[in-house]
Amino acid sequence: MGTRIGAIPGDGFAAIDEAGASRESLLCGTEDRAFKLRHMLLKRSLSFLMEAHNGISAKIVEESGFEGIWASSLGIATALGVRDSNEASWTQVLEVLEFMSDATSLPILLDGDTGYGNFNNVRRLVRKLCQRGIAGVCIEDKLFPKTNSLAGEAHDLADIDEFCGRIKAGKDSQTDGQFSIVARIEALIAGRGMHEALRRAEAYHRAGADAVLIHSKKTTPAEILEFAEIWQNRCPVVIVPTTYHATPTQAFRKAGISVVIWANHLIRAAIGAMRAIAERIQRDQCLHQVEGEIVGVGEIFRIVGNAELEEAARHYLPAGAATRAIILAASQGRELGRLTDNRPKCMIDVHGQPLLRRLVAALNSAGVRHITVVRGYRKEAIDLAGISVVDNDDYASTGEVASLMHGFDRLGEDCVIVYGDVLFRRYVLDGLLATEGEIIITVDRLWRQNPRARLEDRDLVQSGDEAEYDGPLESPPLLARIGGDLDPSDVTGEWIGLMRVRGAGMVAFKQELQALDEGERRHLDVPALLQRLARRLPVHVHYVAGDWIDVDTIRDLADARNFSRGP
Ligand code: SPV
Ligand code: MG
Repeated sequence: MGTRIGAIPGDGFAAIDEAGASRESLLCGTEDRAFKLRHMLLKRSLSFLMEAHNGISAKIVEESGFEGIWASSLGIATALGVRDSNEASWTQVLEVLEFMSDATSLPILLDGDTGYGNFNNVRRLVRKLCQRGIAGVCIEDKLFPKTNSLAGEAHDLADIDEFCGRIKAGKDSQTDGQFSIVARIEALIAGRGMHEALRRAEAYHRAGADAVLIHSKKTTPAEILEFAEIWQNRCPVVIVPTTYHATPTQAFRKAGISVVIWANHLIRAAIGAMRAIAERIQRDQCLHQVEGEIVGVGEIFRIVGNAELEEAARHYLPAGAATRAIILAASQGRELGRLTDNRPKCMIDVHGQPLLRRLVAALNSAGVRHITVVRGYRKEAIDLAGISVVDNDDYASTGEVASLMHGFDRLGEDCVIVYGDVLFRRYVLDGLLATEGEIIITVDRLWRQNPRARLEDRDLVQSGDEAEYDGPLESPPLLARIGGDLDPSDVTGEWIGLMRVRGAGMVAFKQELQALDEGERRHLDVPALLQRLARRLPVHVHYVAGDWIDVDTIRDLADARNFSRGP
């Protein structure tokens, strides 16, 4: 067993001051969570533990600035949908704890109920907790299976000597010298009076408890303060002011309390918030009203660290991951009216997901993971995980090539370039990635069946050998002309806003971009750039037959919603 700080052999405990603590932390390493909890118990100033009941609530406690976590038996049982009466087994609790411990760097004090049995159960529990990096356990002097202290009146207390055996067995079993055992006194809960509470405190202190938790369910702090007054900090005192919540915290400081536990406030808050939203969605049968009131999924991705996973995937995944993507998503999409008041059109919801997320998911599933989005209008609304962003802040007065130039450094050697308002079936992208060539554009040969936009607003294409596209080609057809001014009789398809550039094609593509003069860089669109490239390089055409959509108008949006239902 390692060295214990502030050990309490006799009466009174040697509270450590902040300076002493920092000396200790240099010795023991500030990463040690058990040390941190022990420090909270022993330092002079008041500390707080906040309840958490699973991984996500543990993360929220940490992000909120708390020093430590109370792994509440009530909270964990409730989150599992069972009663706080040892209905969840101790190994099920351990499993939840493991998620919590992985999710946070804070010290965790487990509310270990009675220790789940006798001295032997406590021994095994403490060993398992030390193995999982849990900082301490609180055990209460009741009998297994216990009932929650705030529920009902029947609370049978354990025999004092038997409970002292549980404490001693726990202390003798800890494999981390800094691990703490807090002995919880239920005498006041059971209506056995102050004398009994103090008698038990003394016995547990002498049995080696690192602190005592004196619990009360009164609505005033009178009995807790009386206990503290008589106890005179013979060892650190922990309290749970759930029922005497109106008490100013200063009263606890004055009484010399070491740690206050806010024991169940996140699970209670979660129940209220979940119920309110569920009832509204059930009533409205629509998500519109609640969307602004709940966190976006981007926040979920942030809090659980999706960005780190993306980074790791870039680091560890082999071939296939080399293809990058640039999504041009700087424009507002004015034709969509009020829908783009607060966000660019790529963030408009299509069946519960923004267009852009669908696009990113399609790229990811085809193995394209290095994705850069060029933002412009309402850039702050583009907050997806797993992408990196560059900004064209001059989006209102510049064109597509200007946006592309902002992503110039991200082109790499192999890059898919795609407009941010396009949806397509997965095989369309797979087909593009499988097509030979170094500059390839995806073109819809069923362009006549897409009557939506005016011809001059569409990126119509004429390829050289369209008649042959159907068969297995040695080499895909070449782009001859692209633009809205083609004679319809020459048109062989419509560019869908998706292309790939790689290898020597990428070298030439970058040279072409760099050779543009200032005016061209600002105002050129991508089809005009492709037309220039096609004059000096082979630009291949990958033909598809429908199965894509670009969202420019409200009608397109309705089509996109139907489209996204499909496979
Ligand atoms: C818990 O949070 O589970 C506790 C405190 O044990 S109490 O619910 O007040 O008993
Ligand atoms: Mg409990």
